[in-house]
Amino acid sequence: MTTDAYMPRPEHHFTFGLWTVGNPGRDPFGDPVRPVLLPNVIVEKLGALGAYGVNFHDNDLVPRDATAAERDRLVREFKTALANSGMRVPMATTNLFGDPVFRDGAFTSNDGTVRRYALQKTMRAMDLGAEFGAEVYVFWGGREGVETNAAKDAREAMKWFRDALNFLCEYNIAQGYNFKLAIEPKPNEPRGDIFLPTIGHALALIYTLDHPDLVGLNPEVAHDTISGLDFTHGVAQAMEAGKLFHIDLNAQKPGRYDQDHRFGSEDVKQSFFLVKLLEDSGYAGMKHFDSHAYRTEDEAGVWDFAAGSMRSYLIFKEKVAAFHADPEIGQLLSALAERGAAPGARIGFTRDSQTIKDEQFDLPALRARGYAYERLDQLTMEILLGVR
Ligand code: GLT
Ligand code: MN
Ligand code: MN
Repeated sequence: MTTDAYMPRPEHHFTFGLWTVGNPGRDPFGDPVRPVLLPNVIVEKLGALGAYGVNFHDNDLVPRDATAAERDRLVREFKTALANSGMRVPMATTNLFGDPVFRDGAFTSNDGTVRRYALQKTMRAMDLGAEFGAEVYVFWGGREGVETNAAKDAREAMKWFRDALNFLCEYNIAQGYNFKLAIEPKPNEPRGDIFLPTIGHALALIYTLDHPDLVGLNPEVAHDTISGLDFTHGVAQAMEAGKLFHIDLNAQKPGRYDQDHRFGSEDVKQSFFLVKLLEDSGYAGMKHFDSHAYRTEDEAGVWDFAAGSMRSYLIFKEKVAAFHADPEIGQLLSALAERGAAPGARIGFTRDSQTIKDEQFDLPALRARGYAYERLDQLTMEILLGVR
């Protein structure tokens, strides 16, 4: 193993899902290509690679048909594995998409019995997550959607989704759990169209909840990129609203199926600006790699994938430092700051309205002046391309 400045350490807060490194490489066109890795093996190996923790769906750890005794044994063994490797479980989630019962959604299924079963399953998964000390609970509504709008009134579906989140916030409070709930938006796949397709849709719903303070976002690179959106803008908006509770890092080409590739492996420039945003903001939450190794890989390739995800993040982090230390970039940014781009420049109506009404603007000069973004971008690219 390489030992250099890009060695991950627990304080970097890198996490993986049991379902990510444990992904056996099944896809809609082919069977699994790798044996299933046991949770205890995953934890041990990730701990050795420098990760902070692992996250799981209820059924990643405890199979759907496990008896109470089996559940207790699996939980006990997993706790021992965590203790031995110094790994944590900072986030938990529920599988509300695999069981055929959820074919029309969970919280937004047209079948009210399914909606209640989804609540039961989620409460039990919250109990399990709390037992491991998880503090973030993720809601990925992969099956919450439709193929045909003839099937469902999307207004009603929103009400059902809201009811479920309100119910689960009350459960969180009543149990004395410390969960922050994080909605993970996605535009499509596995449903033809999924409700709450973007960060903005989710944010808007949050402010209509009974406990908006408890609910935020878990955005994923791939999910915004599928739709061709600029992921960093969505993350920045969530962050600015105090709603970035968790983040799923991976890589994706626009307009494709959900590729979930190794972080940094597709759009290098976008990855750089994402790391810059996370680092500049002092984001202290978990950086979760929700991705998996190429289907071509054997187990060795899985660990290459895991190590590479963390290593690339740390390389980008070094590039961010180089960006900030670059004197020419510094001059260009200072010039922008002098023009009014410095953080904290605010306008107040009662304070400034008369002044602004009376201000004489030199419009010819304003029209003529450029912003030097070509130079700024070229310098950024030269840092990324390794010649600066
Ligand atoms: C599933 C999905 C991910 C979500 C997981 C959490 S499940 O792997 O593709 O984006 O984050 O439920
Ligand atoms: Mn994904
Ligand atoms: Mn995800």
